[in-house]
Amino acid sequence: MSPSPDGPNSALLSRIDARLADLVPVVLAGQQGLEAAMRDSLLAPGKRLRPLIAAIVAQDLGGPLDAALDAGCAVEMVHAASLILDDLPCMDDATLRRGRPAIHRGHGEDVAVLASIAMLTEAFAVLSRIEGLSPERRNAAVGVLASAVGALGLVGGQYQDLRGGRGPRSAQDIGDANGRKTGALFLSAVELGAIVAGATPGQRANLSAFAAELGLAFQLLDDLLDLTADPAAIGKDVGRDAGKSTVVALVGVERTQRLVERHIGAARAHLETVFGADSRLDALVCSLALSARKGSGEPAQALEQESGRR
Ligand code: GRG
Repeated sequence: MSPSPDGPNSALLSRIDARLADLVPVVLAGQQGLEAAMRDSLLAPGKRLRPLIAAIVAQDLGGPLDAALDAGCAVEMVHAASLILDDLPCMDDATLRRGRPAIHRGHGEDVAVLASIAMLTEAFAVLSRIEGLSPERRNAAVGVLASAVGALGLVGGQYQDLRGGRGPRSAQDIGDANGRKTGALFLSAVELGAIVAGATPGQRANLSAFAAELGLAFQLLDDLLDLTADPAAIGKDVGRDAGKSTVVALVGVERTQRLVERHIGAARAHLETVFGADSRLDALVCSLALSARKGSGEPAQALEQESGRR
């Protein structure tokens, strides 16, 4: 599921990586161990989807790129913080992340937790000092990210998974948890891009609906990869969902694939109302779904045809 480094977004990806390197929180003298954990987490080779989406939304709405990059990087900092926590022995107990040892494996659980909290808090500081944004827009940005992280967002969704995921759950309950633990950061990336660019309420509504569908599709693709992918190819543990009540466990692989198609189709329809049929985001969504299918050994033909434009 990776945007190609020499693909259409390569220039943006380079800018994102450079900015993330600048935004690693400053540490006290002698605390290089903490800095190393944050660098290993934030700068490891992830797909950078959330900052990419924030930047493309803002640019294609005519907004300022530098501000959008900072907003997107703030989301990526929260994402990195959440991956550290998710991998801990008390949660997913993962060993591998982005092709490298999980942060607690390389730096210890104590430092991993501190690195996560430091990046999480710094993300809000980044939003609070974005240059060229009115105070109202900065406040709105902070509010959007806070809602994505808190008890109704990532934290709430993770709690639903940890406490409810080992017992039977309805498809609706699983979808609700997926929307919070995974969809929330896609939503905040889109909303931050829209805020930076001063999108109209109508554009924001359609973009939010797009992000919600994308988030649901993305978590289902992630669940399929957990079942079928090669850990060396995706750079993280697989089989962590064994015994968990996921949509795949509930309805099987084929029906899950059909649900993915449905969510992707709905996401693209919302996108089209804002950016027309041939947008950069549409191409990104198609390439994501395509590479996820390939990564899970799926026949990619149908989507290849589809992404060759509807
Ligand atoms: C307080 C920040 C914070 C979090 C607390 C631990 C937690 C609650 C939530 C975990 C949420 C989580 C990790 C959901 C999974 C989302 C997901 C599918 C991640 C994989 O995203 P990719 O594929 O990863 O974009 P890369 O590595 O490419 O960035």
